[in-house]
Amino acid sequence: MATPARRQGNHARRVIVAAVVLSVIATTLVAVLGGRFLPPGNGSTQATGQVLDNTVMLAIVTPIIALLVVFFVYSLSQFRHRGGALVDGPPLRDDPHVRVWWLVVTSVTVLFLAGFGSYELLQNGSGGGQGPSPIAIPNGKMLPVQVIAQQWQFTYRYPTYGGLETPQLVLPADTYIELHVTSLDAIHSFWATELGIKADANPGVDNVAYLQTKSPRTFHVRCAELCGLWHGYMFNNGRVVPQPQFTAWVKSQQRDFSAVAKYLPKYSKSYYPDPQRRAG
Ligand SMILES: [Cu+2]
Repeated sequence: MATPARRQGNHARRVIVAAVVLSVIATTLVAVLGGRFLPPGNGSTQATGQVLDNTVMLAIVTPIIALLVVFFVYSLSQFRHRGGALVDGPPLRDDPHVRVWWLVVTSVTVLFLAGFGSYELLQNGSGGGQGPSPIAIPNGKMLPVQVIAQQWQFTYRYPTYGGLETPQLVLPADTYIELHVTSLDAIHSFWATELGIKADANPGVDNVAYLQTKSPRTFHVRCAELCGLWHGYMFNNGRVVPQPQFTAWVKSQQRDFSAVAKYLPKYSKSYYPDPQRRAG
């Protein structure tokens, strides 16, 4: 007959073998399929980078989830109470090997993720707002586009096209965009979901975020900061279009808004609400 220690050893071996097998299968699936299913998709270079980050983090946590699932299922099937008197199980004992391995594995994981995350962030800002003096600046020519949030809509200004301001965000494909996100009133947050861009819009602050568009597509823009009564309705759609279509669109917008363009304030990094209009 097997001794209690031998039986415990068998349990541990079975759980570890099953967890390793499940981990290898599940982690392979995550690595192969993660890029296809994880948010925010492939809408920009920054979004693709975020999918990679999400895949790496999911792949790291998969073996831990596999071990927990196997241990849970194994415990339910092997250690359930099967009638008779309830007896206490064997006592839990400290194990110095487990302690050392726990410290080594968790420290290596956290340090690797810190290094990987910092490297990814410094490539191109990863789609986040970097404040008025960004440190992760991509190389190359940029198209500046200003995002102006106010209760409860976004408008967009194109300083290199005469400070044109429109209620639609249209961007040229395969282009590096320098977004300048600001607000006229409360704190909002500009979130272009499929492009992987999210940057706070604060009044009086020029929050810079970088975006490299890919092929033409539509995308959603949402406010991601509770900003008042109609926050839930603060959304619109944007488009990434081929360069010639973008140029034609800019011309049509300049024509459409020519009558009111002269009332716009001069292009500036940030604006404050008009006190007279506010009083009225
Ligand atoms: Cu909002």
